Amino acid sequence: MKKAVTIQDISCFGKCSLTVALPIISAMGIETAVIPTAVLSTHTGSGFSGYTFRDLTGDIPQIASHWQKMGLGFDAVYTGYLGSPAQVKIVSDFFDTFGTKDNFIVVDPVMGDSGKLYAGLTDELKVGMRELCSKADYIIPNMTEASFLLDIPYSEKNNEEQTRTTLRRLAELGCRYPVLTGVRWNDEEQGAAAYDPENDKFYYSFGRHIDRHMHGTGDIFASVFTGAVTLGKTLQQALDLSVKFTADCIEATLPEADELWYGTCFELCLGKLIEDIKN
Ligand code: PXL
Repeated sequence: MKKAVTIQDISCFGKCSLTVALPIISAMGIETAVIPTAVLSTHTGSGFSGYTFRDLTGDIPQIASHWQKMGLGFDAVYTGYLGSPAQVKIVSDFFDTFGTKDNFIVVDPVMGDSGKLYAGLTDELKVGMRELCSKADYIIPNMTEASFLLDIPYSEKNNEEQTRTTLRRLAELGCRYPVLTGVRWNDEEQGAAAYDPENDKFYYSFGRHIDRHMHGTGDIFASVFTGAVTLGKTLQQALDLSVKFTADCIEATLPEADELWYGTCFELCLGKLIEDIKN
């Protein structure tokens, strides 16, 4: 059985990070180990205030050292939200220990959305995330995170040429394949783009744009993408599966008025995902 490990926080309520990655990657038939970086009572997004935050930075090296003694290995290492620059360094050490020539590393440099840093995160994290991206096979920033990584202005909409330039510059951070989410060239469509610098080849996938911000969609996308690559899908197939699943989840959430403000109802679409990965 394929094995992945995902390193990110547990937001106990609010559907993001580990509570999204674990069910999605597991549903794709992949054993999913977890390293929680912090436990929060809710995520830090709009609508929640007064959340608790227990930092688990000190536990990460201990978990890694136990796993190393056991000789554990993973087909994929996938990191998401990291609460502090100190965690970035520890995760970077984890890559050195658990990264091999046969497995791959996915870094989702979770830092913000709609042009803004998430609450509680600092500019120092941007520097750390750049370094982490240099060690990754795949990085999956949204447009906001790409602007932080590259120190360029954020723009919600752009065109194909700008997307290509951004991807080329993301590749210069040192990763093997940059994947950009939240790509919008017009009002009707939204999707993702990827770049293979070795062959100077671009990949795109688009779905219907729904003009509604939903929380956790970046984590949903990155989880499906990681699962798809773990299963041996091509870059184009992984993009298509992730864009389609994310769009399906957004559509499924629209009627769920009680949940719309804090999370995305990915649970309603897992059955479809399991079918889609068979193709
Ligand atoms: O979905 C990204 C994310 C992950 N973890 C925490 C967050 C957020 C976004 O706000 O607050 C704790």
